[in-house]
Amino acid sequence: MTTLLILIVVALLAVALWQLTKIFDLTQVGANVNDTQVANDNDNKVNGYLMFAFLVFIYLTTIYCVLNYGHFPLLSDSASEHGPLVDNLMIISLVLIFVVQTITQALLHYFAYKYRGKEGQKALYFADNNKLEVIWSSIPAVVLAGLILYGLYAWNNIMFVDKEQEQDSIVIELYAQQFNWEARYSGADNVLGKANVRYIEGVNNLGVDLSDPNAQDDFASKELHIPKGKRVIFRMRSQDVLHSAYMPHFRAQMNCVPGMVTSFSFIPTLTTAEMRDRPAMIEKVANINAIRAKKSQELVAKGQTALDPYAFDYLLLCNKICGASHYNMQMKIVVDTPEDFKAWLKDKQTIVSAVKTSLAEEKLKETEGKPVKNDTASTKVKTDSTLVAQK
Ligand SMILES: [Cu+2]
Repeated sequence: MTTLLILIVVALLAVALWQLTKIFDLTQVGANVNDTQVANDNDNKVNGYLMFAFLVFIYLTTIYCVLNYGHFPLLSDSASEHGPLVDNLMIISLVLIFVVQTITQALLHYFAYKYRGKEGQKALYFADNNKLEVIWSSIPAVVLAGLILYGLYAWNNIMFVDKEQEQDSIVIELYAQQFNWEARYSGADNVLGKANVRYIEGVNNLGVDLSDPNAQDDFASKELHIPKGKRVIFRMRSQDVLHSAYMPHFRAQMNCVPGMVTSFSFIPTLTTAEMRDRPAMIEKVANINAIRAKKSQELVAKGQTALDPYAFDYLLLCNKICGASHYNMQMKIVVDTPEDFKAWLKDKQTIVSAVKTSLAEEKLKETEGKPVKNDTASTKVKTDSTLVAQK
C-alpha cells in the first residue's frame, strides 16, 4: 500500500513538472509556440463539460457516503441528559454546511462552464457592487451569529450548575497522570478533602491532605462508577502535564490542568446494561466480534492465543496528546442503577485507612528487622500525616 502511494505521488509530481515546463515555454515572449499547445474553443468546451462531470462525481460520492456511512452512531446514542443538545448543534451545523456546499458547488461549476474561454471574447471588468456585497456578507453573518448564539445557549445550559442542583449531586474527582486515571469519591459528606501534589507519599498517590476532616471518608477507585439519573459533578486535577478527560458517550470533555481544578457535570441517562441492550449497540458489538473471531482464527492457526470477545463499556479517555502511552490512557465507566451504585459504595477502604494500614505494616516490618519491601524514599513515611486537623 505504501509503495503504491509513493508511486502515485512520484507520477503526479512528474506530471506537475511536465506541465510547469510547458507553462514556462508558453510564457516566453516570442517563443516559437506550437499552435496545438494553445487551447481553442473546442478545448475550452470540453473542459467546461468536464467541470460538470466533476460536479456529478462529487455529488454521487456524497450520496454514496451518506447512504453507506451516514448512520452516525455517535450522533444518536448519547447517554447524558444534555447529550441531545450537543448532538442537535452538531446536526444543525452539518445540515447547514451540506446545503450551502451543495448550492455553491453547483454555482461554481456552472459559472466555470458559462464563462469558459471563447475566441474573441474579452473579460468584463467589474469593479464592485455594493448591493451584492451586502447580501453575501450579511447572510453568512446572520447564519453564523445564530449558530454561535445557539452554541452559547447550549454551553450555558451544560456548564452552569446552580446551588440547588449542586446539593442534589455527587462529587467525584478525576485525577489524571501519565498514563492513567484514578477516581476519588467524596464519601458520605459529599465534600472532597483538600489535595495537593506535595502530599503524594507512599500509597497516598493522589496527594490527599490526610489531616483535612473532609478527606477522612474519601476513597479512591480505578473504575468509575456513577448512578443513572443523578447529577455527577466531576472535579478534575492533573499530576503532571495537560490531559483532557473525555467521556464521548456523555458528550463531556474538560481539560485537566496541573495546578488547578477544573469541573464538568452531567446526568447519566442510560446504565451500562441498557446501553448494551440497544439494537444499534448489539449490531455494532456483533460486527466487532465477527472481525475479532476472524482474526482469532488466524492467530490460532499461527499458534497464538485467540482474542477475547468484546463487550461494550463506557470509557473515560484522555483527549490531549500527553506522551508516549497517551493512546492507552483510559478508565472504564460503569453506569449503575441507583440501587447497584449504593451497593457498590459499601465497604470501600478510605484513603486514610489505606495509608494507616500501610504505615502499620511498615512499622511491623521494621520492628521485625526485615528489610522493607518497597524500600524507596516515597514509601518511607516518617511522621504520621493522618492526624486529623482540628476545625
Ligand atoms: Cu493524558
